[in-house]
Formats: sequence, structure tokens, C-alpha cells
Amino acid sequence: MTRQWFESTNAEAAPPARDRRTVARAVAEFLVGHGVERVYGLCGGHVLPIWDEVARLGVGVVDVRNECAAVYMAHAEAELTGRVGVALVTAGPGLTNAVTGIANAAMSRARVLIVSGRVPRPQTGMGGLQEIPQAAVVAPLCRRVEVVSERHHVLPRLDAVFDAALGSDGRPGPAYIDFPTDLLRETLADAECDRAWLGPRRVQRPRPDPDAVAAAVALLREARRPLVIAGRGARRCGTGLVRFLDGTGAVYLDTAESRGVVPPDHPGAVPAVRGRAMREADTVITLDRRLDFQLAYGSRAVFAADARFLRVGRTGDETADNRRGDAELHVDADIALASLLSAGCAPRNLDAGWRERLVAANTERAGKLAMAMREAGPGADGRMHPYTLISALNDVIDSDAVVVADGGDILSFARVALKTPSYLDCGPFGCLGVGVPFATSAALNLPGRPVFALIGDGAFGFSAVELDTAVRTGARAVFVVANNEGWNIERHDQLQNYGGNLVGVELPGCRYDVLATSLGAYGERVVAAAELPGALQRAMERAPSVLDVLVTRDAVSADFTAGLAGVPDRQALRAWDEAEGQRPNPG
Ligand SMILES: Cc1ncc(C[n+]2csc(CCOP(=O)(O)OP(=O)(O)O)c2C)c(N)n1
Repeated sequence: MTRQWFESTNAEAAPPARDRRTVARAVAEFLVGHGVERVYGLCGGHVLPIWDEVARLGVGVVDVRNECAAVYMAHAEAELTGRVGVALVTAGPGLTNAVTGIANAAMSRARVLIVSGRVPRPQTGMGGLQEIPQAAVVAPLCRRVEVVSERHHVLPRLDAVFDAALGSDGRPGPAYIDFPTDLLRETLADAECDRAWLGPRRVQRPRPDPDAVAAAVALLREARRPLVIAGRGARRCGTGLVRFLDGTGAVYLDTAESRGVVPPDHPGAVPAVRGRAMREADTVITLDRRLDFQLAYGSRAVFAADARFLRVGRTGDETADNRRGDAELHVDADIALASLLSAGCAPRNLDAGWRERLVAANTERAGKLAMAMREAGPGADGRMHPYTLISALNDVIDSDAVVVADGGDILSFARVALKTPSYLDCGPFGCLGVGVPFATSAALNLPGRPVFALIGDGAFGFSAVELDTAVRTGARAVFVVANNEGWNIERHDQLQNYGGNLVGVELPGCRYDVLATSLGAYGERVVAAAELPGALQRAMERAPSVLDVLVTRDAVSADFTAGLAGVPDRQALRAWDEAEGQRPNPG
């Protein structure tokens, strides 16, 4: 069977827009006016008036199989393009299905707008079809929530939620708006539709306070062992971040939020000795990066007890979460770095030996990893090591590629060893299931760029049916399933910490390649390492495609060894947890 795509961008085929400007039409015009070229969603009567109008206006409608995937796809568009990603979901279960995606976007501060319908006003509170308190469900997760009931509120409230998602006056993140279906069908009079609302706002970017810059410069000049840790704001910096590293002699750690901004071979980059850099730096510069569990909450037990922090970010979320900065700059990272450099922030007395030792240790560790990858043999079950799969993938991932990782152990192996020029993964929400939707969205939004997703077999199951969406929309992504027939990182946890009482961690016998072919994608099972290069070539040529690669369950990942899966009490990693416990006055 040949599957064909009918992305509803076929505005020419659709009946022309109606003369009457309904509220739904105005919503669609607003989205078009704000540069929205594509929405992700699933149809439903409560939201069909908007669904219909966006398609008539030529906006692409990527129709998914579960609303959660729509939000993931909007999230990926936002992350990869900087635009606001829009999900259009119906009332009730449409929205509740979307909630995991909304929470994920909230944790990742992704620019996502969720548009929904709701029960018609005359039926409100009467037990109508699909009626739940939608705004209350999403309120804790969204930067702004608007429940529209009046025609003259439609455009101003859309403007407010769009701007909130964009984060032009604060941190970005998901925003939500809904309309009762009867309102969507009403006509919007000219007086109720000021065209000024239909265009995007001019984004204004604050300048740094000179006193705050002076304090930051003073702190940096005294630094002997400076470390920069970059979050999402670094993406704005381009070469400015490299200039800052070169100008200050700081060592550098990226995070998943800032992957790709600084080339991995930059002389200051020390990703393989992350813990040591955190422990030994005397000055830590966080760029638009929360001190969350991945950064030990900024703890004095993990970072040097007397380390001083310069925190850069637009809001208190990025400059004072868990730990106040000794200096704080409330501006975008690129503006902050340029101001600091031009104010002469270079350290006066850099400990060059420290940097050299750290870089040498990083090189040694990276060498060991390369050797471990080369030598990684099969497990006792005879199946290939995940590193063998990752090595084969690295051979085909070029600097143009977008790479997605999703899973437990396999995500941990990928984080250490997979080439990730542009990168998305489960994020701080640990959100299994993003792999297929993220990669599908990447392929749609960045056509021509190769897209690879490396996904655990467990994680794959959450969104596997979205392969159908990839096929229908012609999203040419390569999905590689690392199939160890289990929820392996949890299985290891049960083996080590629960006396081997294995409960609910087996996923035997699934054929993800056959699943793929049943949905019209190319599918191939790979058992032997020698088959990988050929299979990857075929998968790239015939994408969307699934390689179902059997990997060993005996390989133990760094995340498992570090204790992440076991969820320690005070910190995310066991060593950090123990250090925290030994602090005289933990607080
Ligand atoms: C939605 C969701 N459910 C459950 C978990 C808990 N969890 C974390 S890793 C993991 C196992 C993942 O298995 P798989 O994707 O097959 O990767 P593997 O560990 O086998 O490499 C589970 C269940 C989670 N993070 N997210």
C-alpha cells in the first residue's frame, strides 16, 4: 500500500475562505499574522471551526494520532527554529492528552502555544460533552492561561498568550487559550477586530544595568579558575560565546539546552570531566541556565564551597533559583557577554595550569571513551553493545544533522557518546516518548537536513503510532530503536537494589520494524553489527524508516552507575547525594 500525505496546506484545494469573519477566522488570521506556518493537532468538534479556518488560510495542519504528540511536535519546532510552536487540541480528553507535552514544554521552557475549544457557553456547568475545568488543569504549567468568552477579547488575549509563550517579557514557556465553540462560530464585527492585533509585537530587549555589569566585571577579574555553564540563552550568542571563552580563558560545559553553540573541539570545552570542573572552579558563570538537578542545585557540597557565581538570565528563574548569584545580570546572555567583554572582564590572574590540567584530563577521558567504544563487545546474550550502534550512527551523522535521543540506558549512552550537532532529548522532565514526534517535527521544519532519532524500545512504544504521522506528512526521519526487550535502566535498578525481583520490566518479542512497515514506513531489523552501515544507508534513502536494532541488556550505563535511576534523597546522583549528606549545615 502506498501512503500519501495530505498535509492540509492544500489551501488551493480547499474551498476559499468565507466572506464572514468569524471568531475562528480571526484566530486563524492572528496565527498567520504571527508567522505560524504549521499547527499540530487532532480534530474534534469543539475546535473544528479553527481547524477549518487555519487550513483555508494555508497553514499546514499536521494531524497526529494523540494530542500529546502534537505538543511534542510544537515543542520541537520551537526549539529548533526559535518560533512559537502551536498545538491545536480539542476540548476535554484532547486537552488532557496534551498535558504531558505541556508539562514537558514547561520544564524545558519551550515556546509553545496551546489552542483549544471548550463547551459552548449556554451549556457551561451543565455536564456538557467533554466539559472539564481545562484552564485549571493547565494553569500550574503555563506562563499564561486565557479563557475567552467575549468577541472583543479574542485578539487581545491571543496577543497576550502568544507573547507569554515567546517570553519577550520574561522566561518563555507554554501558554494556553481556549474558546467556547459557539463563540468561534460568531461573526466578529470590524469594531471588534482592530487589525493592529494581527501582527507580531516588536520584541524589546533590556540593556544591562551599569552597576550590575561593574559588579560582574569585578568578580570576573578576580577569577582564577572560571567555568561557564551554558543554558538555552546561549543559543542567541552564536560566536559571541566563543569570543567570551577565548577572552576570559574560562573552561566550558554545555548542557542539552545549549548543544552545538560551541564546537565540541573548542580548547575550553571539558565535557568529559564535568564533575571535576564543577568541584574545582572558583568562579561559575551560568548563562540562562537553571541550577536544577543536573547542576546539583548549585550546592556548596558539589561546587567548591567558596566558589562565586555570576548568574545571567532574563528572570529570577535563571539567576536565583536554588542559589543567589554573587553577581546577577538580568539580560539576555548575548547582551551580557558583549557588555562584560567590552568592559574588560578578563581575569587578571588566571590559573592557566588548572585549565591545562583540566583540558588534559578531558582529552584522556575522551580517549578512554573512544577506546571503550571501539572495544565494546557483545553482552552475554550475544547482542551488540549500545556503543557499537552509536559508533555506526556517528559515522553517518554530519554537522548538518538533527539528532534526537529518547530512552533510559540508551539516552545515557547517547549523551556520552553520540554526535549531537543539533540535539533534542527527554529533557529535565525525563519525558519518555518524545523521540518519534520530535524527530518528525524536525524533519518537517528543517527539510533537507538529515534527522536521526535513537530511541529505547520502551520509549518508542509511547509514540510509535506517530510513524503514521511521519509517513502521511513525508517527514524523512530515520528512527533507530535500541531494542533490549525491556525497560532496561529500571531492570538494572531492580537487579541491583530490589534483590532481583523483576517486576514489569520485560518487553519481549516486539518487532518494531514490522510495526513500521505496517504503517507504510521502511523497516528493517538489525541483529549483527556488520549489518549496520548498509542498514543505515537504506534507512536514510527510504526514510521515514525504522531500524529495529537488537542491543544487549547487559551494558550498564553511566546514568545507572551514577545512581540517577535510583532517585537518591537529596541530589540526583549518588556521589552528590553523599557529599550533600556530609555537609555540616545542609540547607
Ligand atoms: C513517561 C515516563 N514513564 C516512565 C519513566 C521512567 N523510566 C525512565 S527510564 C525508563 C526505561 C526506559 O526504557 P527504554 O526506553 O527501553 O530504554 P533502555 O533503558 O532500555 O535503554 C523508564 C520506564 C519516564 N521517565 N517517563
